[in-house]
Amino acid sequence: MSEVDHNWDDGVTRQQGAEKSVIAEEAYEGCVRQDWTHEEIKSLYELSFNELILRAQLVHRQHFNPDQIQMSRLLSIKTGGCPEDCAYCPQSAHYKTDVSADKLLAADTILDEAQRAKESGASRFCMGAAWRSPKDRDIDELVEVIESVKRLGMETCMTLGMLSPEQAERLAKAGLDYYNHNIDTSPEFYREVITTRSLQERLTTLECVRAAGMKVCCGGIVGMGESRADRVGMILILANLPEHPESVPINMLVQVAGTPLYGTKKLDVLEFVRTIAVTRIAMPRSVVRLSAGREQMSDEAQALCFFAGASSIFIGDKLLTTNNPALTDDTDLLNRLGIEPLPPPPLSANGSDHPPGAR
Ligand code: SAM
Ligand code: DTB
Ligand code: SF4
Repeated sequence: MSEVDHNWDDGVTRQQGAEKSVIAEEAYEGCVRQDWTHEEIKSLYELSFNELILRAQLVHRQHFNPDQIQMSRLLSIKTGGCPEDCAYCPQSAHYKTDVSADKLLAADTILDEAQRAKESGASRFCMGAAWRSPKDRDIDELVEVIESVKRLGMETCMTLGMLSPEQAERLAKAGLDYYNHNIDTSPEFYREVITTRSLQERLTTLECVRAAGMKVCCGGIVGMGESRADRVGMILILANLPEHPESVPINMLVQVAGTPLYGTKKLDVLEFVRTIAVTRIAMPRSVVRLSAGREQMSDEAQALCFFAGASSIFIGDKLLTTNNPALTDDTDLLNRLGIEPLPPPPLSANGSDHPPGAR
C-alpha cells in the first residue's frame, strides 16, 4: 500500500506520525480486488484499533449508507440429527445436546413464520436445514416454499448443506435469492473443527451456487480457539474467491453445552470487532453481517461492529437453535444509534449484481 506525503499546512499542531494517517490509504482501499496476500490481511489486523476502525468506516462509506442496516430473520426448517461432525454445532448427531431431531417443517408452517418475520421488519427470510445435503425430494418441497415466500415480497435465503449443480439450478429457478454456505475457518484450522466434509467440498458447492446465478452468502465463525493467523487465512479465502460473496456473515461462536467447543476460551470482543473491520476492507462491496453471538455482546460492542462496517443482522429472539436478542432490545439499540432498517429491494428476477444497501 502506498504512502502519500500529506502537506498539513493548516496551522494545527499534529501529533507525530499523523501524516501517515488513514486518509493516505483511502483512495486505494475500497477497490474490489481478488489478489490479497496473507501479509496484507495480517497487516490490517496489526494496525492500531483506531486506525483500523476508521479505515473500515471510510471504505464502508464508499459503498454503503452507514446509517442503514439490512435485517434478516432465520428459521430452522429441519432441526437436529445432522450426520456431520462440526464441533461448534448443537445440531450434529455426534454430540449430546438439548437439541432434538425433527423432520422438515410443513410448507404452511414455514410460510406462517415468514409472514411473522415480515411483520417484524425483516426484509429477508433465511431458512436453515441440518443436512449434509438435501435429497431431491426435499428440493421438490422447498421449491414451493421459495415461491410462496417470494410472493410475500421478501428476499429468500437457504442453507441446506452441500448442493449438486442440478439442485442449485432448481433452487435458483424457483427464485431463491441467496444461498448460505460458510467456509467457517482457515484451511489450517478446518480439520480441528470438521472431519466429515472438506473445505474443498464447500468451495465446490459455492461454485454450483454461482453457476446457477444465485447470490452467495459465505463467511465463518471466530472464537473457536483459532489463532489470528487462522482468522487471516479465513478472510483470505473469502476475499480471493473469483467473486466476493454478496453477503459475509461473521459469527462469534455460541458455545453450546455438549458440543466439543463448549468451554473454549472466549475471544476478546475487540478482536472480533477487528475481524469485522478487516472483512469490511477486504471485500468492500459485500454486506458484512454481525451474525451469531450478539446475545452475548454488549450494546457498545455491537455499536463498534456497526462502526467497523457491519450492516446486517439477524432479528428475532432465535437464530436456528440458540438465542438472539429480543426485537425490542434491537429496536432500542438501533434507535439509540440512529440506524434505520433497510426495506427489501423491489421484486425482480434473480441476479442483481448490486447487494441491497450498496451505493
Ligand atoms: N447444515 C448446513 C451447513 O452447515 O451448511 C446449514 C446450517 S449450519 C447451522 C449454518 C452455519 O451456522 C454454519 O456453517 C456455522 O457457520 C453457523 N453456526 C452453526 N452453529 C454455530 C454456533 N454454535 N455458533 C456460531 N455459528 C454457528
Ligand atoms: C450463519 O453464518 N449464521 C447463521 C446462518 N448463517 C444460518 C446460523 C447461526 C447459528 C447459530 C447456532 C444456532 O442457533 O443453532
Ligand atoms: Fe450439520 Fe450444518 Fe450443524 Fe454442520 S453446521 S453439524 S452441517 S447443521
